[in-house]
Amino acid sequence: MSEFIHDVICAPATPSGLSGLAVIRVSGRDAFSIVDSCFRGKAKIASADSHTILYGKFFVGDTMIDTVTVSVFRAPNSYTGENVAEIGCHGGSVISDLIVQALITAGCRFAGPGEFTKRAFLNGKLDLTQAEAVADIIHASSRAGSLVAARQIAGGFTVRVAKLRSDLLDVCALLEAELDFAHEDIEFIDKSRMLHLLTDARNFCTETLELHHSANILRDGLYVGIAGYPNAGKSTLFNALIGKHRAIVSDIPGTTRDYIEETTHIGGIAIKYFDTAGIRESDDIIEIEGIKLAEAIMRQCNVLLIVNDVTVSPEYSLPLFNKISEMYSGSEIIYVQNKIDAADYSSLKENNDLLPEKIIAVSARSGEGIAELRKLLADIASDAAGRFNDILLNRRHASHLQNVAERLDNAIRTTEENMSNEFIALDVRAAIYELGMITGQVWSEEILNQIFERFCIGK
Ligand SMILES: Nc1nc2c(ncn2[C@@H]2O[C@H](COP(=O)(O)OP(=O)(O)OP(=O)(O)O)[C@@H](O)[C@H]2O)c(=O)[nH]1
Ligand SMILES: [Mg+2]
Repeated sequence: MSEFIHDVICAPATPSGLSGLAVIRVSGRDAFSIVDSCFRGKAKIASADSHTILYGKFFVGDTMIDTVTVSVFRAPNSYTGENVAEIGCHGGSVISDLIVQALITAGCRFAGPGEFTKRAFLNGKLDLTQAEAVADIIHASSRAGSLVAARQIAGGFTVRVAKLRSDLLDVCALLEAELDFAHEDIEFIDKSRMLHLLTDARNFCTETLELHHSANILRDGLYVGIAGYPNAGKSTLFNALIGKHRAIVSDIPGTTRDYIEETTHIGGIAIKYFDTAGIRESDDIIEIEGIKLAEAIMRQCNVLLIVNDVTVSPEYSLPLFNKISEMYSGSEIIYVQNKIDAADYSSLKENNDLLPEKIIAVSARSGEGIAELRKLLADIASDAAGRFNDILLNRRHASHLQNVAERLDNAIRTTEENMSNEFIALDVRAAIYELGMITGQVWSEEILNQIFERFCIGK
């Protein structure tokens, strides 16, 4: 870790492009003296108080390239926990590049993705769940997801994991104390209380794991795939749902070859619609590719709309609906009766118990029923968001929590079977270890690299 301590890193914290201002971040023990070597103002940055802003000129050699402000944060009261200077300059791609180049010449190293946040973690400013939430807030596709990430940065998940960990540490301490006095037959821990603690901990894991699916919706949006036989009106429905003419519509079956995606927002959550190629037996190479793509997309979707052309028959697409329900049982699958403007749908659906329960009738062409379909999707999306408040579970957390749950199951079983404390303690200790992996009390360089490589430069 010593390499980190002496290395001063710098990177633009704002994207390049046309903007009023840009910010370049510099962090490390000698950050101030390095910036001072390029900065001329009324005072030296190295002698400025923490949390003050200096105004001056930035020089590359003898050439003044911009007037800048420098915000000073002294260790440990900064984002990274090190000395941090944030240089505010004019926007555009030229100035900030020149400044970064000058800083590198003066002794900085260009920061890797997420390196500022990685330092914040290594210096104890954030735990891993908070660091991950920083990436989530930057990449948030929706207001709801961003708000949950903000609460996780504030420590929502940290506090709960810490509580769980301290409960389990208590159990472990008692089990181990009892072991020390095993020959004296002293009981430190009431078995039923221990079972109670272990069961509570196990329930916390189960409840939190249930949030995983919803967290993906908050993080990336609700994925809605539109599928069906050729000519069912999928592209027309796609255009109606997104409210613009995006996909080509025609009466020639097999019009959509590729897939098209478009994002809208309902109630603060992103909804990503995918229009796909009609599914049928085909000899056409391009169409076959489109159908394969459609299948790959359907696998990722939370909701699948199976579009049926009622003018053919209300049951026409049932074989496809049944097949898709079987293949993608984890998704919400809705049978959409389309083209009700061109058929007397109310008489067709009478006495038809073959039709699925989740069904909605629309005319993608006239717009009838589209508001109801949007409402249905909004309800599914907000149901996911509503179950959340401060945890945005990701795959890494879920896999560790799953391990915690399994260890606790074992501990509960061995307790119930009145096995020796040693066996119980073994599992409880392993559960504590896994919890430490979630927050970062236990970490390895490899884990950190995996986490921080998805960050952007400058964060
Ligand atoms: N009357 C009526 N016609 C519709 C409706 N929706 C779509 N159509 C027509 O049905 C035909 C096929 O529409 P598309 O949206 O291209 O169908 P698709 O399912 O995307 O077709 P492929 O991409 O070829 O699989 C077009 O002539 C549309 O105008 C509807 O609600 N009512
Ligand atoms: Mg189409």
